[in-house]
Amino acid sequence: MTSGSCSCAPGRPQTSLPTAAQSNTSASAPLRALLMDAMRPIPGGFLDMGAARSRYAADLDSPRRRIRLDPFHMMATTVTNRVFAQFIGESGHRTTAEVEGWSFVFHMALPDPQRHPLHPPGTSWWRQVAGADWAHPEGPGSDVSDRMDHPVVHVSWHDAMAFARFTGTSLPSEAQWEWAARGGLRHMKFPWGNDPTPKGQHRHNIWQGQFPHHNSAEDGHIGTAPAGSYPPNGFSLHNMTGNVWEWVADWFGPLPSPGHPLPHNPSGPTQGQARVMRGGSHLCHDSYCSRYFVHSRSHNTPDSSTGHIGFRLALSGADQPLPGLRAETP
Ligand SMILES: [Cu+2]
Repeated sequence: MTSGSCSCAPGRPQTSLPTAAQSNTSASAPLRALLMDAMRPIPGGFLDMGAARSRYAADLDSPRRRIRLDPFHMMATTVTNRVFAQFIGESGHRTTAEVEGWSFVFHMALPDPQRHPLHPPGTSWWRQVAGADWAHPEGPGSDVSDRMDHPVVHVSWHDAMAFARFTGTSLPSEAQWEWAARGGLRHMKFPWGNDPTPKGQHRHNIWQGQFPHHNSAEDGHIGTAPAGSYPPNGFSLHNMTGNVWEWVADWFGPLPSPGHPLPHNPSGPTQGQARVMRGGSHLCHDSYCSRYFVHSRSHNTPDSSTGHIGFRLALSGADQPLPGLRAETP
């Protein structure tokens, strides 16, 4: 599969209204404390962003270009169902999937995929499921009670932004995300180095077996894994590759132009059609979509939601006094 966008992530046309919370309340002290606990300091530095060569030319992920980043903070894990539930409880935010009344569910997660015949052209493994949302990941009758520490999924870019605004945090820029994912290593493929399975150990949650019908789960997981699974990278961050795609702030487009002076804290194109997602997911497999490297990119419309897209939050500014997180950002 070599088409432009990662076709393992189906999209929703960008027709709906943004569903950011209209609430003016800001996050409670306990919610802010949860997020602050999760933040890890990320040093500044020089990042050689992207790949030496692209596997999927349309991803625009090569060649490498050097950029400069200031220090910031980023969450050790993606936002979990437990934390997202607290956000929903406090903000009253309605997610895009709830407003639209459906989301894309991977066929093997459904007890009876035949009951959900609608799917995007060419990708019959993504079923449009009425009533699927973050709290009902396989539709009505399903819930997240047995996966509170798993990444929240079925969240759109707008939902991630609503969460960030409510808590005075931000979505990381794409450059921040990649720098953080590399964990202090240079020019490596994975957050831990170049060996996909060091000492025979799986270090992230991707697909083993034959996509899309047989997942042997050699890495221990068929669907999502708990957000804190596997050893962290050099910056104490878990699951920067695999598990779930992560929305970042940037519009999709070319990486920052190389040159001097070096791009400093680049934040991507000023406009676009789709937002960038990074890190790959538990559905990525070499045979179909090997976007599970630290340089890999994909993108989707900001209204899209699926069972394999989540997010994590960042705080810009190393000197941000952490306990006093700006909580009243509109
Ligand atoms: Cu993929």
